Amino acid sequence: MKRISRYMFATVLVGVVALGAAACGDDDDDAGNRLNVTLRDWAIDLKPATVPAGEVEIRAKNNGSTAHEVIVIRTDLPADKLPYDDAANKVIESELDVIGEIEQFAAGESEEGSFTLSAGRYVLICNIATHYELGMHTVLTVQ
Ligand SMILES: [Cu+2]
Repeated sequence: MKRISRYMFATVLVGVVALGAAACGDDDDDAGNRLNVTLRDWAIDLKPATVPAGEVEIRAKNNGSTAHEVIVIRTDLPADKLPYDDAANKVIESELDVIGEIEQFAAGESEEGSFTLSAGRYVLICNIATHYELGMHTVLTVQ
């Protein structure tokens, strides 16, 4: 009985050590910062709102009732004052420094994207027609 217990303890110990090593490996792969983005009708929430410069992994969750997207723009303009096309009801991306995007995805889904961000001020928007003016924009600080 005692012998079995000792064996089981050793097995559990090996398991824990293996898990620990795997967790460390994951951290190394990420080599950076995670930013959780929650999309709603009609807002974008960030957690945290400030991340260190470098490789930033954005994990976006669509908690809205329709498709949304995340566009990362480097700009010092106020989040709600980006150049806007009133006819198309969209921000004019060609007039801005667009770093990258997570293309639109369905309500209830999650998507990820990796972006290399240098220190500065960014605005994240959803630029599906009308979504920006309805409130889907927010500031991200990278330092
Ligand atoms: Cu949207």
